[in-house]
Amino acid sequence: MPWLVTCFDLLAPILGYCLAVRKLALQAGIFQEKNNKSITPQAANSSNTSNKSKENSLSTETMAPSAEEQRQEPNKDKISIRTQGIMKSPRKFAGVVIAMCGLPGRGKSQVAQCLSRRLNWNGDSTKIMSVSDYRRKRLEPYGEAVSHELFRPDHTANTALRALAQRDAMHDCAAWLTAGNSVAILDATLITRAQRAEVFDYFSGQLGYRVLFIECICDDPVVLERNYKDILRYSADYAGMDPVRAEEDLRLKITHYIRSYEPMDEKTYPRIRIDTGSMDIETCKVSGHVESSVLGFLGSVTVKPHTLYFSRHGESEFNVLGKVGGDAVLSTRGERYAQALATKFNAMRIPDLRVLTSRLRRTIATARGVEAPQEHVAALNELHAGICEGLSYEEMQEHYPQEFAWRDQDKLRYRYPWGESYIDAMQRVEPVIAELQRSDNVLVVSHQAILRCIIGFFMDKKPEELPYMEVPLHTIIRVSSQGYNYTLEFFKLPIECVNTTRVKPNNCSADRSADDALITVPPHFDIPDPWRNPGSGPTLVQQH
Ligand SMILES: *[C@@H]1O[C@H](CO)[C@@H](O)[C@H](O)[C@H]1NC(C)=O
Ligand SMILES: *[C@@H]1O[C@H](CO)[C@@H](O)[C@H](O)[C@H]1NC(C)=O
Ligand SMILES: *[C@@H]1O[C@H](CO)[C@@H](O)[C@H](O)[C@H]1NC(C)=O
Ligand SMILES: *[C@@H]1O[C@H](CO)[C@@H](O)[C@H](O)[C@H]1NC(C)=O
Ligand SMILES: *[C@@H]1O[C@H](CO)[C@@H](O)[C@H](O)[C@H]1NC(C)=O
Ligand SMILES: *[C@@H]1O[C@H](CO)[C@@H](O)[C@H](O)[C@H]1NC(C)=O
Ligand SMILES: CC(=O)N[C@H]1CO[C@H](CO)[C@@H](O)[C@@H]1O
Repeated sequence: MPWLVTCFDLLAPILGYCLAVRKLALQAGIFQEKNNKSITPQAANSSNTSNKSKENSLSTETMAPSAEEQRQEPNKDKISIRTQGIMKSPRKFAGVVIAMCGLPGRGKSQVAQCLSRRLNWNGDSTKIMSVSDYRRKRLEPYGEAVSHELFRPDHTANTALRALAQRDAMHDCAAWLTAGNSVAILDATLITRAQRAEVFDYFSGQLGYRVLFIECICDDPVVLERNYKDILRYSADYAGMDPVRAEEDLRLKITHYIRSYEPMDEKTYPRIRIDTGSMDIETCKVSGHVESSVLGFLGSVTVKPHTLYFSRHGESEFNVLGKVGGDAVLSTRGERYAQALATKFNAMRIPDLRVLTSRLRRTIATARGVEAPQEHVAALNELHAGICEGLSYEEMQEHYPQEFAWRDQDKLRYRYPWGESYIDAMQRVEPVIAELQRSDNVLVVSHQAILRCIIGFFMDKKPEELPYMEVPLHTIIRVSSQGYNYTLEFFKLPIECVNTTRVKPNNCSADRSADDALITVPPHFDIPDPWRNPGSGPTLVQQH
C-alpha cells in the first residue's frame, strides 16, 4: 500500500509541528497561571484594568519561539504582524529588561548583583533571574550531575534543555514586570545572535518592555583565572565535585561556549559592552532613565574581591547621657577605644588603607591615630534629628510625644522636623556607597544610622530592616566580598560602653503612656563622663 506510506511521510512533519505547538501552549499555560496571582492584587485597586489584563493574556499566548523553532518557522513574519498592535501597549515605558551576555567567567553575575543592589536602593524594584538556576531546576528530576557535556553545541537534546531553562527565566522576568516591578535582570549567556534576537523579540516585540543588553568581555588572563576560581568555589554546579575534575569540566564547558560564541555586534539593540578587566565601557543606543542610571552605576562596579572596614565613633558624652545627635566629644572610654582602634589597624598593616570619617568631632577623634590618609566627608554625618538634636529619649517623650510615637510607627520614613529620615540618609550616603563599591581596604568611621544604611546596602537588607539593624559601639565590622555576596564579621574590642540600640516598643500609638514609650530605652548615665568627673558618683538611669 504505497499510498499509506506516502500519507505517513506527509503526516510525520505535521505531527512534529503539532507537538511543538502543544509544548508552546503548555508553557504559555504555566506562565499564565503564575501571572494570575501577580495581576489580581494589583488590578484590585487600579481604576479600571479590564483592558490591560486582556492584553496581558494576549501577549503571553504569543510566546516567543525558541531559536530552533524560529529557524524552522516558515511564517515568522505573520507572528510579528500579529503582535504589532501589542507593541503599542501602554506598558512600553513601564518595565526594563536587562539581559546579561557573555562567556562564563566574565563577571556577568557580579555586574548583575551590583546593578541590582543600586537599582533597588534607588526604588526601582529589581530582581535577577539566573538561567543557571533554572537549568539546575530542570535537571533535578533526572538527578544528573551537571557536566560539560550539557554545554556541547552539537548535542541537540541538551541544547533544547538549556533553551527551555532560558525561557523559564524569561517567563519569570515577564511575570516580575507584570506584577508592577521596574527592572528584571536576565542573567544568561546569550552568546549567539539568535539567542539575543529571541530575547529582544519576546520582551520588546511581544510584551512591549524596553530591553538593554549588557555584554561582559574580558581578555585579562589574571582576571579570568580569578573568576574561574570563584566559579569553582561558589557555583552550585561544582559543589561537592572533585576539584581537579571540576576545573577540567569548567575548561571544557567554556571551550564549548567559545565554539558557538558570536560577539555582540548588532547595531539594532540598545546595548552596553563592559570590559571587566579594564573597566572600559562602550555604549550603543542607550536611552531612558533606568538605562542611563545603569550606565552610571557601571562606572562604580568592580569584579575584584574587596574588603571594607566599618566602625562607629568611640562612645561619646552624648551616648553616655542617652542623647541623640549633636557634636559631642568622646567619653574617657571612647578615647580608650580610639587608641585601641589605632593600635589594631596600625598592627594589621593593611596595604593602601584609607580612612573616611564624618565631619563631626567624635569620628575624627576616633580615627585620628590610624596611620593612613584620612578624609572627612559630610555625607557620613549622623542622621540629623532636627528639633530633637541633643535630646534624650526621655526628653523627646516629654516635649514631643506625638513625634516620638510617629517615629516608632515608621522609623524608616519618619522625618524629624527640620531634620532627616532614614530614606533621606540612604540617598545622602549613596555617593559614598558608590565609592566603596569599587574600593578596597577602606575604614569608614561614622555613626549608627549611617552605618546601618551602608552595611545594609552590602548585606542586601530590605529598607524596612535598616533602622533596626544592630551596629554596636566599640566594634570593628568587616565586610568582605565572597563571589558576588558579602560576608559580615564583628570584632568587639574589650572596652566597655553603653548600648545605644532601642528596640521598637510594642505600643506605638500616639496616646500611649510615657512608660510604654520609654520601656525599651537602653540604660545610660546622668552625667556626661562619670569616669572623668568622679565626685558625685555616677548614677545609672534605667527605665525598668
Ligand atoms: C486564573 O484566572 C482564571 C480566570 O481568570 C481562573 O479560572 C483561574 O483559577 C486562575 N488561576 C489561578 C492560579 O489563580
Ligand atoms: C471597569 O469597566 C467595566 C466595563 O468596562 C465596568 O463594568 C466596571 O464597573 C469598571 N470597574 C471600575 C472599578 O471602574
Ligand atoms: C477598552 O478598549 C476599547 C478599545 O480598545 C475602548 O473603546 C474602551 O474604552 C476601553 N475600555 C476601558 C475601560 O479602558
Ligand atoms: C549568595 O547568597 C545567597 C543567599 O544567601 C546564596 O544562595 C548564594 O549561594 C550565595 N552566592 C555566592 C556566590 O556566595
Ligand atoms: C543591646 O541591646 C539590644 C536590645 O536590648 C540587645 O539586643 C543587644 O544584644 C545589646 N547589645 C549588647 C552588645 O549588649
Ligand atoms: C497603647 O496604649 C494605649 C493607652 O494606654 C492603649 O489604649 C492601647 O490599647 C495600647 N495599645 C497597644 C497595642 O498596646
Ligand atoms: C490593597 C489596597 O490598597 N486596597 C485599597 C483599595 O482601595 C480601597 C478604596 O479605594 C481601599 O479601601 C483599600 O484599602
